[in-house]
Amino acid sequence: MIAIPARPYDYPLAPGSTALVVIDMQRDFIEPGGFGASLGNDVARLAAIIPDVAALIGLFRERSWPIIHTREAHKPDLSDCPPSKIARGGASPRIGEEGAMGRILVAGEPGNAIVEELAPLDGEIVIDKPGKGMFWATGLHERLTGMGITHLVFAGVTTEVCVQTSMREANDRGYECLLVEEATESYFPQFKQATLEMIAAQGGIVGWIAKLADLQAALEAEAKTVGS
Ligand code: C5J
Repeated sequence: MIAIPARPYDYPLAPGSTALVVIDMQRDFIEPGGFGASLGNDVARLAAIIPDVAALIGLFRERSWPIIHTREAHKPDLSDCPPSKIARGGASPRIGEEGAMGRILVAGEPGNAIVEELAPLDGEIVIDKPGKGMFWATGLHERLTGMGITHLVFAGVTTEVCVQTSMREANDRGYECLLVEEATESYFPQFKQATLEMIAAQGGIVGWIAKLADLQAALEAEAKTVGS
């Protein structure tokens, strides 16, 4: 175990059993013209975390630890998108309609891709999820179990929607979950703050929160110990 300084207490990271999950770092949420912008949000807040998410991905790639990228994506015929989800946004264009980067939240459309700076590499897992959570209708739990993964480190957007939902689903399935503070963001700063507090409250009722610099320092110190 590597002790990562975290809230509410050190996170017991387990090398060999830990995967990074990068939630929905897609053009649809981060670039002008996508789903996020169509709902009236300031997408620049989300774009600002790209360098920190890239640094976190780099830590896992250096160690050849598994990385899972998710995309919120629906089939072109929208058969996996409940009418309630389409109706809910209110804005136009809605899910499935043409936006500035193709059909909104539809798999294979330009806007549905992960931003270029964080593009998955060969061998990394990419999951298309029709829900906000990463386990609903994806088969991911079975894949992670098969890989021996027990610990998940989270990054991505948005903190209070798809990141929090995925983390809660993971927590209920027994994974030890850590969210990296600088590598997640919301369109609403108060929602991010509230989510971080909710996760770590009551002795880590959903999981742990760590600073990127603390995770980096702990992993680098461990690498030096192993190398010496
Ligand atoms: C939203 C997400 N906010 N990835 N999706 O609709 O959080």
